Amino acid sequence: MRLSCPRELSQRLCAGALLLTPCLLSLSNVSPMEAAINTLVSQFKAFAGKEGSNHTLSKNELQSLLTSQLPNYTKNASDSSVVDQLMSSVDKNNDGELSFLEFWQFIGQLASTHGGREKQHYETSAYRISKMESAIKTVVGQFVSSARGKESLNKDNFQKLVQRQLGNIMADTDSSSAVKDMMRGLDENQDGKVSFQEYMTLIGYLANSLSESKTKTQTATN
Ligand SMILES: [Ca+2]
Ligand SMILES: [Ca+2]
Ligand SMILES: [Ca+2]
Repeated sequence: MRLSCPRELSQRLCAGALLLTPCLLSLSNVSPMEAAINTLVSQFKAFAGKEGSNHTLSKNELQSLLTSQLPNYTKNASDSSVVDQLMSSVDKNNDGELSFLEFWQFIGQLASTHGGREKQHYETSAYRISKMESAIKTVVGQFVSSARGKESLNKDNFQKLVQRQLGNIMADTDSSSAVKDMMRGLDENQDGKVSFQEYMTLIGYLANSLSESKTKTQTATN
């Protein structure tokens, strides 16, 4: 899957008149999806903050995130040559560090690989899943249930999902014309539907904006 560069995407989404209001996530009535996005951001930040830049994952930070937060998704994360290999495939700009969006692209690949069988797997087994895995499960599950057995979300499904699940993290979700415009911005292959990849691009964009706004708030209070 390919993530659009955030600037390009934010221009496309802003053209849809949807303004982000990520600070609202501190309210208590967040939806399961918004709580999941918040968890993904805070878990990423917890690991990114261990060494070097607070905003990016080094190879060591990635390895510790994989072993403690994604044990059911990734195998052999204790083997550092496996992590080296993964790092070089995910680190698109080759700076030796993973930004949130680079990391999110990897999550998108994991999530689409696990796809349908994941749902059944989680429901039938009692093994422990981490906070991050549970957040990914929520994000994937919302897409699957909104798509009602189809491969992608049509206009109505997408609108309902945005209104029910993303009303606190985004402004103007009540306006169906604003949601329609945003959908047009997301619809990279222009088939009039939102695919799983296109949906993951939106969630990555929201999470990244939330992450940046948290950083700003922290800098302001320090
Ligand atoms: Ca770091
Ligand atoms: Ca990088
Ligand atoms: Ca599409």
